Amino acid sequence: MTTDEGVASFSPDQLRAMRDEFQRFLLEYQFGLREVETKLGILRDEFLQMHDYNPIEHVSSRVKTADSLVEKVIRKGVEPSFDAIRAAITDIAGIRVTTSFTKDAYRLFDLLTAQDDITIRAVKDYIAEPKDNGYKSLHVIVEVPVFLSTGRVAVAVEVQFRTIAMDFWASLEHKIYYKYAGVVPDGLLTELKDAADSAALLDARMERLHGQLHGPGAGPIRAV
Ligand code: 0O2
Repeated sequence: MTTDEGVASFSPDQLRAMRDEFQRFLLEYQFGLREVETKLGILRDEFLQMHDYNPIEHVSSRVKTADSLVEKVIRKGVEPSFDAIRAAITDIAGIRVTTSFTKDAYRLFDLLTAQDDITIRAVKDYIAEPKDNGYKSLHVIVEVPVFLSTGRVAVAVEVQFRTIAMDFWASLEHKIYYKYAGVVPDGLLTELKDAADSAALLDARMERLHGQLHGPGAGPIRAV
């Protein structure tokens, strides 16, 4: 509703309805996260049980805050409707899976995305093709079905797979980027790129050592 002065005005009931609709919108993403977290938890527990090996070091998840979502809607010029936001913003629900080794990141990606209730919407392989700043991580947007009292909805969840070394680098880079409000001094950018190269060397070395310890094709995450 708009007043004569062009100011939007809402009744308390309308405001409550808008709040409920927004909460319900975000709730679907909470449920989507839960589904994917359960799948990852099952894979981890099965590996531990069957192979005495845990391919997952750490899993963290979050639903975007309302502030961060609104900022992205404005930045991307998305029409402010739930349908348009659902279609355009695919990282409202996000999960980060940290692994010891690069091959575990790919294997977990394969095992998750091969499940027949999972649909892949997009993949960005920044491990094979790191960003110019050195960022490495394997990103996939999946759709997972969530069954509500009103029926089935497909929820988009962004899953990022990365090693501990990649994660260490990314969290430091993120802090630096925010500290300098996106305008990072050139010297620091060069150091960050150097650090990313060192992290990649460490990953390769640790994976080689792991292979020597357990024999070729080792690990836990062998071809099945
Ligand atoms: P947060 O707080 O982690 O959610 P877009 O998501 O549309 O802005 P794009 O290109 O579609 O950008 O997505 P992309 O490349 O898949 O990257 C999305 C997420 O990956 C980011 O989410 C970061 O989490 C991570 N990421 C991508 N590039 C970098 C990078 O250079 N450094 C670090 N540290 N993380 C990166 P958000 O929304 O930016 O942040």
